[in-house]
Amino acid sequence: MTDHTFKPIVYLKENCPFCLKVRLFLLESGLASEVETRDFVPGTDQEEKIRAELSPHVEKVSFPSAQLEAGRYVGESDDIIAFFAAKAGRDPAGMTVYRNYVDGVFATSMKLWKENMELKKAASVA
Ligand SMILES: N[C@@H](CCC(=O)N[C@@H](CS)C(=O)NCC(=O)O)C(=O)O
Repeated sequence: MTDHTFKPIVYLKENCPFCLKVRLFLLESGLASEVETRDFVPGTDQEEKIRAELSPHVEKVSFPSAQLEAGRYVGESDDIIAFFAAKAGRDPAGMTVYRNYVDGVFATSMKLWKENMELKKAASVA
């Protein structure tokens, strides 16, 4: 049975580009106040607590993560956004700041990261 009193929880790591995507979506959609956000700075006790909280529920802890409904944990930024977008009837494609980030800085950083990995791999076998 669905628990209608449950407030969804999102777990966000500071300076994580995937977490910023979720955070921007929640802010621009106006849903931020309907979600409990648990942020942490890497290397802190807060991180240990959050990892301990998540690990029994997921195969591999990653960020962002979310507990969308009581006991329903998800660890993919796009799945988290899709859940909230569907719930609120909002289309992320029409959200200016979110789209600018995803298509701009985020896409560029992913491209550079992949290029960097390929260059490192090529350098190590040369
Ligand atoms: N496909 C994932 C990628 C997320 C990802 O790679 N997050 C990094 C942080 S930026 C992570 O969880 N790294 C492992 C860790 O912190 O334990 C998503 O879009 O949510």
